[in-house]
This record gives sequence, C-alpha cells and structure tokens, in this order.
Amino acid sequence: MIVDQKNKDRIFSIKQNSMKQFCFDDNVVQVFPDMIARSVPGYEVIISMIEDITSQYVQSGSNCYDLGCSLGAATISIMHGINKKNCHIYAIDNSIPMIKKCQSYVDLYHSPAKVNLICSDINNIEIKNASVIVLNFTLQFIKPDNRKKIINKIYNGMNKGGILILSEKVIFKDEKQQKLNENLHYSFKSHQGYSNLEISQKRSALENVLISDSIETHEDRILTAGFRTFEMWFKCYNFVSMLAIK
Ligand code: GEK
Repeated sequence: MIVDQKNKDRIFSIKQNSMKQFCFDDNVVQVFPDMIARSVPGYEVIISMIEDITSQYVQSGSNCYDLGCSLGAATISIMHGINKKNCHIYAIDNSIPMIKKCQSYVDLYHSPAKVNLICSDINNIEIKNASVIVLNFTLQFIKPDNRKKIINKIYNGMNKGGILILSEKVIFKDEKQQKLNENLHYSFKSHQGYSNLEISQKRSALENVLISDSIETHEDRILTAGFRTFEMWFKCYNFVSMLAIK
C-alpha cells in the first residue's frame, strides 16, 4: 500500500465542542492509510499474512471477497496471493470516497484475477462460489443484530475447504484483562504520536459506531454457522485476526 506521508491523520487534534459520529467520509479517506497503521497494532502484519493465507486456500475458478475493503490493502494482498487460474475478486465497501480512491490504488497492481470494486452495503450483497473471504476490521461496524446473518451468508456462499479471515478489535469479559489490553492499546497510540485529546475525541466519535464483540462471541457465531475450524492466528493487545475453515 502506498502511503502519502503528507496525509497525516490530524482529524481529532483540535478540540471539538460537539462530537460528530465517526464516518468514512472524504476527510477520513484522505488520511486513512496513516490512521489505520497508527491505530491498529499489527495491521501491517495482518495485511501481509492475508497474501500468504490466500495462497494456501484459494481454489481454481472461485471467487474471493474483501468485505469493507476501504482503500484495498487486503484486496491487493489477495491479488498477490492468488496462485490458481480463473479467479475473481470482489472488493466491496459502502463508502463512495473509499471505493473511488481504492480503484486508483488497485489499478497500480497487476493481477491474473479479475478485480471488481463495488460500492454496496455488505448486508445486501450475494456471496457465491467463494474460497477466500476477508472481513478485515469491518464486522465491528455492522449492527450487532445483523452479524449472525452475515456470517451465515458467508458460510452458505463458500465452497468446502474455503476460508474466512476475520480481524476485529475485541473486548474481554474479564475486567482486569480488558483494562490491561485497553491500556496497552492507549500507549501504542500515544507512541504513534497521537495526543491524549486525539485519542479521547476519536474514542467518543466511535462510540455506538464501532461495537466490539468478545473472542468467545466470534467463535460461537462462526462454529454455529457450521465452520469446522476456528483459529485465532494473530493477537496484538485487543486486536485479533481469526481464521475459519469450512
Ligand atoms: C483494510 N478492510 O484496510 N458495508 C460495506 N462496507 C462497510 C459497511 C457496510 N455495511 N460498514 C462499514 N464499512 C480494510 C479496513 S475499515 C476499518 C476496514 C477501520 C466499511 C467502511 O466504509 C470502511 O471502509 C471499512 O468498512 C472499515 O484492510 O477503519 O477500523
């Protein structure tokens, strides 16, 4: 992913009197690569491993989906990981400015697979003949009541042996563990150059927008849908990436 160093995230650096809910608008899109890299510990590792995991599970003649693709970092990893013939990638996001800019990034790379960028709500899309599906920090923005339906839809549209890579910010049932991981994440953001004001204003803007589940809730939802394997393959503080195999 190409990051324009001039586009540093300073969105929450000035004191705001009334806090608007966070949304993926033009301002966020302009600084998004810097924002996500400095907010999500381990993001780059997860993005690079998506290529590796894709290469192990992609099936010939199948579809790969990047749901909530933003600027296409995971899409580009999927493109690089595809080592089978006649594959098709669908990268989907419901933010118009994200999809527009995503197209310009994806166009920089060559892929034997056909890539289609679609501006749509992932609640409304159809999934079929899938071997690799990525939800990289997207499910947490979906209304909690709709999450089970999306995981079931993913399972039903997936071929046997196909995989879901699900990365999320999570909460812990144990209060001490929750506090510890929250504090570690706070220090990470502070070391990344975010001020206390930026951290607290972003937290307020994300309230009721980013709603985290526990690892147990994700595992239960995935196994109840029918997936035969659930593995938490990556964890850094309160950010995890899980692998489900059909
Ligand atoms: C990455 N995966 O760089 N339908 C479609 N898209 C949605 C929906 C929805 N209902 N809700 C939110 N989004 C990316 C990072 S960011 C994570 C994903 C973050 C989209 C939203 O527009 C945004 O682009 C993305 O999900 C979440 O690997 O910013 O923490």
